[in-house]
Amino acid sequence: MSGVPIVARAEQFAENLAIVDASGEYSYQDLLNASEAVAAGLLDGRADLDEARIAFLVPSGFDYVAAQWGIWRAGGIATPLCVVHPLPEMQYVLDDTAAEKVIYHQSFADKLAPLIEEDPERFISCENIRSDANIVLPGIDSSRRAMILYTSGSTGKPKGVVSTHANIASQITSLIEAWRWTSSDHILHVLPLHHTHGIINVLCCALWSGAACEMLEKFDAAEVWHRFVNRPLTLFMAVPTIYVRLINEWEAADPTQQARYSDACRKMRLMVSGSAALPVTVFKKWESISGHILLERYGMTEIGMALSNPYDGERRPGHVGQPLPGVTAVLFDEDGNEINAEKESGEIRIKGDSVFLEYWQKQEATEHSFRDGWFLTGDMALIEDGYFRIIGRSSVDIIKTGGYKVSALEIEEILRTHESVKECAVVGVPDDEWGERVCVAIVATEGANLELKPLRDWCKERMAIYKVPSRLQLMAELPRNVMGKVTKPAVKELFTNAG
Ligand code: MCA
Ligand code: AMP
Repeated sequence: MSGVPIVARAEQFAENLAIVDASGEYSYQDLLNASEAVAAGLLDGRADLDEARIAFLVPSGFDYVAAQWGIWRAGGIATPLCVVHPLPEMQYVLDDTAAEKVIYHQSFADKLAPLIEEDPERFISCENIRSDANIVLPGIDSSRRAMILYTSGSTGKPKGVVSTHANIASQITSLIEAWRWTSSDHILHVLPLHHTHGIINVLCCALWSGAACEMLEKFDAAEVWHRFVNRPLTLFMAVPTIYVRLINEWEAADPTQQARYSDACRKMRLMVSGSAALPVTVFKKWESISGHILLERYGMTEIGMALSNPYDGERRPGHVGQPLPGVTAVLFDEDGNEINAEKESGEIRIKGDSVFLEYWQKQEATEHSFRDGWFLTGDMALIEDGYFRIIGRSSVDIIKTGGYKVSALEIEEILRTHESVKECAVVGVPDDEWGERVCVAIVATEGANLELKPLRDWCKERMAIYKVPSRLQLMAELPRNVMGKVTKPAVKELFTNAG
């Protein structure tokens, strides 16, 4: 038994720059000190948190990492909350994990006030959790649970994906090898920190390597270009929507500024896209303005990253490359037979040390997501010249919007509680900016006057902003098949045809 791997490694980089955020610059030693103080506060005299779930609501920056490492060092399971979620979404995570404590940044005190009032003992601010008590930290076996991230599935409410310390270490080291991370790297972090992309691919890979991670609290296209020009960056990773936004910002700039932006990109060594399909048009446009051939990769909360275009060698547009180190990826046909031939499509199934342990307290769902030891991704692909190409998903009820995975059924369930909604069907419609856009067809109750803007306002109080439908079609009835089931492709077409 030993310490938490990423923390143990930090000793050798003690004086390196670790974090740059709005409050300043911090070394690895600063992280070690602050996370030990968080661990001491959480333990509060106990020897080990023994996998108690500790939620934390902290903006992207030094305090986030201090909380994450502190929870791990004390033997807890780190459960990050999304900084833009409305209270009901946060409450769901707190209830589902039965989080023992919630560490929050002072800037969220007002937002959390109703929850804090209900159970003041459970909530503690970033400043107050730190303790200078002398402690002996528990040994952390790598098979212990380390993190729970919530992901939407095709059924019901989001599920908590439980990863062990070993899973996380495997996810990180695979990417470090494939993308050649070193302690000389310096990455700009613009992604949310309640999902794998921002947590593992950017933050943890940087800190495992002894590199610098420059953290923005929120993505802002102008600010990103400013940092590209003015900061010693070597790496950038984002979802396709962010590249679209950066392209728009570049196009709106004057020619001198454009040249400055483009030159700045050329000094960086790698730019990566993932979480959703990168349109070939965006791939090409980005190459023309930045000189970078985006490296597209494929992953999932349950498995970390699985497939990646090569660091050296051809990065093929519209394709997600080959299995990453330590990952076995195979296509299976509908009958459960392995597909070996090229150009035959099937479901991607994954094996490897990076594959998660379980859905939190959902044994049946966990069992259903594996067959013969393979994790069933639900993503359909084929292989062309040795490169995987994603061609779709097995469920129409999973939508990827702005890089976020959302469940049509979950949104419908909430919408049905609206007094003016009699029936509804949520679909994802292809969109140049968002990949897919969440759209809803509604049969209103008699006499109701439903409009998009007030409906969106109502939704924003109940669901994450990226789940809120941005287009509405009112209908006399929903299209159904002979069995009476709503036909989602027909609903999609309503929006596609409406332009
Ligand atoms: C926000 N808006 C939207 C959406 N999101 N409209 C349509 N569809 C959406 N999905 C609207 C808001 O309602 C608002 O409009 C306006 O856009 C600005 O909202 P804001 O919240 O400020 O949005 P943003 O900050 O501009 O967000 C865009 C974003 C964000 C930066 C691209 O979506 C993002 O950070 N995406 C990354 C998600 C991610 O990291 N996924 C990885 C998951 P109004 O004011 O009119 O209401 S992990 C994963 O997928 C696996 C493991 C993997 O492979 O990586
Ligand atoms: P999440 O559950 O948020 O982790 O999202 C994982 C899903 O994102 C995968 O199952 C895929 O459907 C999708 N995804 C991730 N990367 C890519 C990519 N490069 N191309 C297409 N889909 C992707």
